Amino acid sequence: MFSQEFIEKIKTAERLTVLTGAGVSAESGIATFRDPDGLWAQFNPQEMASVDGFMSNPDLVWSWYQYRRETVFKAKPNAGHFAMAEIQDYFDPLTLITQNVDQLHQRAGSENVLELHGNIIENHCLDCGESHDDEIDIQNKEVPVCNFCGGKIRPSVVWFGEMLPEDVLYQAGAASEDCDLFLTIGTSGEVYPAAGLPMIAQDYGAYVVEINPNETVYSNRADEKIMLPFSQAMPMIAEIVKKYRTKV
Ligand code: BJW
Ligand code: ZN
Repeated sequence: MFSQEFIEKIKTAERLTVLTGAGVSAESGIATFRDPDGLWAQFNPQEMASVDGFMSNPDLVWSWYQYRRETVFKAKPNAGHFAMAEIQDYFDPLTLITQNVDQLHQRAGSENVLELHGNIIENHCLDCGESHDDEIDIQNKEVPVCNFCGGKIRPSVVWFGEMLPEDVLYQAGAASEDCDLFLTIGTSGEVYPAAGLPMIAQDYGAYVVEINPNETVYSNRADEKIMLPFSQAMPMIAEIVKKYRTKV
């Protein structure tokens, strides 16, 4: 299932960088975006995931995020998330970059996760940027307003057309340039700049492995393609790591 070259890299790589996308949370019951049953089959990304869409219909967008938050709160990390957390002490370093906003990696025990697209748990004011977390009622379907400036409160995710958090993107780029093994897992590779990271890693000499049960735009370019779901592939990797490596 894994090539000898991949197994050798798992045994010996010093620096491991991992990029994850919505597919790693699919087996936790959280919908992906671009699969046939994904969110974008039902909802228009420009209406639901852009500042213009939010300004046109704030209550609609807010209630959609409230609904998705409920799903995230009910979801549990899967075997893949736990296996990922288990191996973090075996590499120096393991850099985990995620496009996901659900924080399931952190709930499984992964530390220092680089959240490229923010998270759905936190909120801030669209106008003044002030954080608003504790006072948000999960049942509230109408967009709340900021008690500092009266602006609309929005989820702290990154929408289309918005810049990614600068420091996070910088660290993700650096970890992609400077790794021996790069895993891209559960992402369609359609959304930039995240989609460029595996290519950066490969250009800088890393062995790039895609883990995804389906073909993606990146499949032909990856050094190796593992057509397994995250919850199966990741425990297999963790098995090899724990057998052949020692904690750093
Ligand atoms: C399994 C599985 C299992 C299933 N196991 N796998 C350069 C070129 C072209 C365009 C651009 C560019 N630079 C910027 C752009 C514009 C835009 C963009 O990329 N557009 C493209 C769609 C064309 N990017 C942006 O706007 C970004 N900002 C930016 O670049 O700022 C600078 C700038 C601004 C303006 C102009 C130019 C530059 C911001 C992107 C923000 C993305 N936001 C979202 C929503 C987050 C909030 C929310 O959750 O509501 O992020 S969109 C959505 O897509 C979400 C995801 O993080 C992201 C990626 O999706 P992902 O994770 O790959 O999921 P899917 O569904 O696509 O794929 C799932 C995969 O899992 C599939 O392959 C399955 O097979 C697999 N799978 N089960 C393993 N069990
Ligand atoms: Zn405000």
